[in-house]
Amino acid sequence: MAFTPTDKDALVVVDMQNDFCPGGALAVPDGDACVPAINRLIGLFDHVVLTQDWHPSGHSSFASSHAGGEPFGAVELAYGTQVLWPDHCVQGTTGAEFHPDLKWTKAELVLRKGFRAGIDSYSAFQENDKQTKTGLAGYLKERGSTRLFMTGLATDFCVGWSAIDGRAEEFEVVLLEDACRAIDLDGSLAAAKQSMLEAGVIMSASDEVSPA
Ligand code: VGL
Ligand code: ZN
Repeated sequence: MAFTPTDKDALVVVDMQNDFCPGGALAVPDGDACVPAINRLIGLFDHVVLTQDWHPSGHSSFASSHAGGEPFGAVELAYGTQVLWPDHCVQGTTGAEFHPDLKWTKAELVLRKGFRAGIDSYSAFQENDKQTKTGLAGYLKERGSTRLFMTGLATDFCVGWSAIDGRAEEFEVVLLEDACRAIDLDGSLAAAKQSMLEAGVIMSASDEVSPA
């Protein structure tokens, strides 16, 4: 399916940060490989929004914050089960900066998330407690965006949860698969794809997007 971006479309670039790229604290396999596709897309969209995972040190999603906690294990928090991660994207660190090759200067909004010590936030729209909103839906709606094109890291966590919540907020949502990479923990990529399809997310590729 071919797409031509209009003023009603927004490109959402999720967590394209050093810590999610090879050499980073929570490296997504081949995470940096989607940068060229995303850079091309940034050139095609009038509206570009970036998200930035932005945790205080000692964040509750870090295994190191829990006695006996192991990275990629899990813990029960007040809002339910939370996967534990290596310390990553700590506010102000190099790991939290955008990948140096990402051409991000055009972005109209950088939305930070995961800054509350006790609540993780995969989705760009709401935190993992499924109650606390980030404000992104209101921002996009007030500015006339109706269709979102999702890219970045990681397909099965922050990109996938954002795509599904974008549908719940009644946006059309297109996932550009080659402009994303997955962590794929215990089948999480297949599960995320299934959930996205059930939510009505359209699966496509960046070469389906071209200028008018
Ligand atoms: C992410 C795990 C922890 C992501 C962020 O960007 O997908 N995953 N924090
Ligand atoms: Zn995180």
